[in-house]
Amino acid sequence: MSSSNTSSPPAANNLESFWMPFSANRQFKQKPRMFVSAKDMHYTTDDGRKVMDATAGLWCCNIGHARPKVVAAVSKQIQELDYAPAFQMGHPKVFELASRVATMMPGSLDHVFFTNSGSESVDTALKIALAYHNVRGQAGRTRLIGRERGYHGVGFGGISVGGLVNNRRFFGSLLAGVDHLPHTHNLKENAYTKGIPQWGAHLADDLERIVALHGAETIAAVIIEPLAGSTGVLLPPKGYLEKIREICTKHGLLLIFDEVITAFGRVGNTATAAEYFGVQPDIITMAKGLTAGTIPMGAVAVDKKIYDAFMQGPENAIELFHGYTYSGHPVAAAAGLATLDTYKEEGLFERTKELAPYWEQAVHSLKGLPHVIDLRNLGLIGAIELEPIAGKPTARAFEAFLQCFEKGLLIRTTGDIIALSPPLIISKSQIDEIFDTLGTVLKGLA
Ligand code: PXG
Repeated sequence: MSSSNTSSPPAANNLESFWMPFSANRQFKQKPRMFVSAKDMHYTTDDGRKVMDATAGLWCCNIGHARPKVVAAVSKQIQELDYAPAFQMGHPKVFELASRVATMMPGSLDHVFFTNSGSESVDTALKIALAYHNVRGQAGRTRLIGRERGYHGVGFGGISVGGLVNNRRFFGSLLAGVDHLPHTHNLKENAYTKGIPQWGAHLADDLERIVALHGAETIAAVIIEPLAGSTGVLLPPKGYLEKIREICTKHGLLLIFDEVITAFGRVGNTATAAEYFGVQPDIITMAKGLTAGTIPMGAVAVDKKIYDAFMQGPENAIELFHGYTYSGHPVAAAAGLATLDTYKEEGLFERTKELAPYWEQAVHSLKGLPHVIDLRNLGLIGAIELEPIAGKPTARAFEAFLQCFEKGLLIRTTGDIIALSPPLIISKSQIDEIFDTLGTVLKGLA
């Protein structure tokens, strides 16, 4: 007899049944933190407190919360067309969204494949890269290259090319044939840099070493975040991305920029970090800001040469054996279009650029506070790195997170790094409020 027959049924409305993602479940359930509503820059908790969102949810709510255009578009769409089959059928909004996204991409990245998350975008991009070489008669190009400390979501592809040990160590042998470049974070050389650091372009040369080790003809693609967000805001050293591009071109490797965090105005007055840094990848992965977190959606933009390589053979043949039930979901597409309208109508990418100097000054105003060992920033992204408590990594930053939450401020921590990425609608006085609260909390931390 199974134990479920003898144990009492789960009580309705308790917190037990939900297995929370990337969370300390037991700690949380003893003292839960719940949001029940959100508007513009603020969440409201279940006990009626307002909490300022200094993280845009999880780097996604770039236009702020419950914005009217998106709310209206989503409500209308679900009444008009709630779902259309994604394979061998279409609906107008997904074509419109693809064209709109394509016009925002740099260079000849002019075709867009839709997914439902960043993780799916990464797996899609890796599969397209492998299949691209395959359809061009270079099926031997199977190796993939990621980077230490990279975060590319939690699919098997993403954790294989990713470089975060806890996301990898529990999950078996992962994809075969993956190498990792060194990460670029170095406090000895680059602490307290404003914007991108000067030191570290030479770290890209490791790609030549990996190519020399395996042979270019065995390597399909390199995937990196142009600016690594999730792992604690690691900025690309000056000249680094250019070098990576150069080496990829020299050896025929596709370069994938994972822009799940950086796309849609996060770094400056451009839709992508690729355009901001002036470095052209072959593929860009996106999610988050595409629908500003309202409805799950991701996208992969590919260079014309990649799409064209698949459009060979008989016209009635399926060109790519890949896709999801919800690829280009009508409600997500409607949310995406309304989000892009909002960025445009409110000039939010320009706003990032305008606010960036003020934001930079605010981030660096924390210099000298207890435990702070680095401050870094770009666009509307900031990071505060704290000295870990000896023998208790992550504890100090997590305590800061808890205290900020009590004081009405939502921040994110990764390891002992506090990462900030507010909605792009933030005002200067709200920036002041964030750093006032953070300053107070940091001064009081053990
Ligand atoms: N690539 C990158 C660069 C990401 O940052 C993903 C892929 C995966 O996206 P999905 O939608 O599958 O989660 C991400 C996600 C944090 C945080 O606090 C960052 C992410 C997700 C959750 C939390 O830094 N990045």
